[in-house]
Amino acid sequence: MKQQRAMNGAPRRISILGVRSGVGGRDPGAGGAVDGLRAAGLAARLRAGGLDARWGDVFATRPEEAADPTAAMARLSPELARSVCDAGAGGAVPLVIGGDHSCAIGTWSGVHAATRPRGPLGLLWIDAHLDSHTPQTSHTGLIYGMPLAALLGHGDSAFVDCLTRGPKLMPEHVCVLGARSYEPEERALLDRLGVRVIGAGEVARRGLGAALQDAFAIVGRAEGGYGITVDMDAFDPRDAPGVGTPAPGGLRAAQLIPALAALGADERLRGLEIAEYNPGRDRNGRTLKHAIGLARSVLGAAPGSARVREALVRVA
Ligand SMILES: [Mn+2]
Repeated sequence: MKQQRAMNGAPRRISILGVRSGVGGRDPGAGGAVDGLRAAGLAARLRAGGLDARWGDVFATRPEEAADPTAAMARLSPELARSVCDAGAGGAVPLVIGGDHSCAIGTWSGVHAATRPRGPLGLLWIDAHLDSHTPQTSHTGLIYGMPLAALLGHGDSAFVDCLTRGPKLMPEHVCVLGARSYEPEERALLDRLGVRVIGAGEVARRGLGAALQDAFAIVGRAEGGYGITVDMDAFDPRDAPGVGTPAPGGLRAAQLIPALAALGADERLRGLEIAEYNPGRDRNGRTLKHAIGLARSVLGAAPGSARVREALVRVA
């Protein structure tokens, strides 16, 4: 079997961490994603693609915490961040399975801490939404609408100061891809900060290839490497109906997943997060299949990524 080798010749290590929580969203069903993906054999599917992948810690909010989601995520996020940081600092690529997308606060605070000695962290945020509200601008008060703002340093200090004080990302290293459903206030924050938003309409006009080229030029400028967070609702609901907040007009799985397979060769990938898979809303296992396909593709376990790697080696 062909294996993806790290610099030292061993298969690339993937540490899968879980967030069994949906308290940040309107529908708590994303809390079932960890067990759904585990039962579907996520780790084995990554190992079959030549990766050294295994499950690590799973973090959960407690039933009695549901009444105060902010307090719940303020407790959970630094615990997740510490575990993510340990995985990254130990040489593994953390794969975080949400949970609603408020898990991103802990995930990327942890990757930031692990990456900091090398330089700033880039982040590609693939999502139907902008997740860039603050408690002041939010119409709903739901935390899953706030994680990107918090990582950029805006919002509740319980989240902005997760694990370490202050912003974890610089606007010039962040790109949002696939957005199509958001409020003017969060768009105004990203515009004021100078974060590039490549909306679903722009992807449709210019093509996914051109959009991804722009996106990776931005996140790739960060000297510490970059991460990718995927909200499953970025996909069109025809491909990923199993989400809490579907939005029509999304990215097609048959295009995005193979396009991301080229990244399997990228040594600068510092982490991957897959959020908002909601098993109770899935139909015929479609969303589950694409969540696993996405992980295989980005991490370098898909057949396509082996071909891309071989092509790169031949060129080199
Ligand atoms: Mn999101």
